[in-house]
Amino acid sequence: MTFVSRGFKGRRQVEAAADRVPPGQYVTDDFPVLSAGPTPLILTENWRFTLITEANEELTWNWDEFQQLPHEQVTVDIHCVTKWSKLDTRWEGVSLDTLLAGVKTSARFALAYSHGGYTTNLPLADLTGGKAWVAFNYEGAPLRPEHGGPARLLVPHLYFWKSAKWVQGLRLMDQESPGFWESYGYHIYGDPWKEQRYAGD
Ligand SMILES: Nc1nc2c(c(=O)[nH]1)N[C@H]1C(S)=C(S)[C@@H](COP(=O)(O)O)O[C@H]1N2
Ligand SMILES: [Mo]
Repeated sequence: MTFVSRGFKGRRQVEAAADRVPPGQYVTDDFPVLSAGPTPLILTENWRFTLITEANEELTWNWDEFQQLPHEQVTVDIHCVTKWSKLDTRWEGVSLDTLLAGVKTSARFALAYSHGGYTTNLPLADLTGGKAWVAFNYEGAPLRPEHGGPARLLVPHLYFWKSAKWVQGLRLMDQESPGFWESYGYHIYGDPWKEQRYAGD
């Protein structure tokens, strides 16, 4: 006879979840919308994604070309600097490894830029190695405009402000250049496990 108490199983799941929540964060089931400006409505026929290297070489995909790239489905936890975390969010997108394959660069940094002027900086190493995607589906449906649709950056291991909504492209750079929130005093890197919320944390 098996003896499994539901209460025990439930508690184990809560404890497992506690390991997944960085310091100072709480878990929410909502999906709050945080945008510094209005939601742009971008039609997929006008959508482009452009990589600009440090030598000013450009590589651009339109929506159809982008959709022909291999897709990946990922389930990840996301952590907003305003202290909500959301566990097991399901996304579909194109890995930055795929987009950067064959791009000749020795740049160490990237600046993601979006419709509306939002930018955010990241080390290039944080965009490669299966850690970042340009995501276009969320929970099995096209990503809604308020969450960055048609497509946004998804970099779940850093605070969610690094996941630029309505992303238009990446500029690869030899030197790090602070993005929008980073230049307003947010941390240049933003590791939620080290609580790197503000410059100096
Ligand atoms: N283009 C753009 N991307 C953005 C933002 C923004 O204001 N504009 N806000 C960032 C912040 S602070 C967070 S927490 C997340 C919020 O994503 P959500 O609105 O889908 O929850 O998007 C990030 N990406
Ligand atoms: Mo945020």
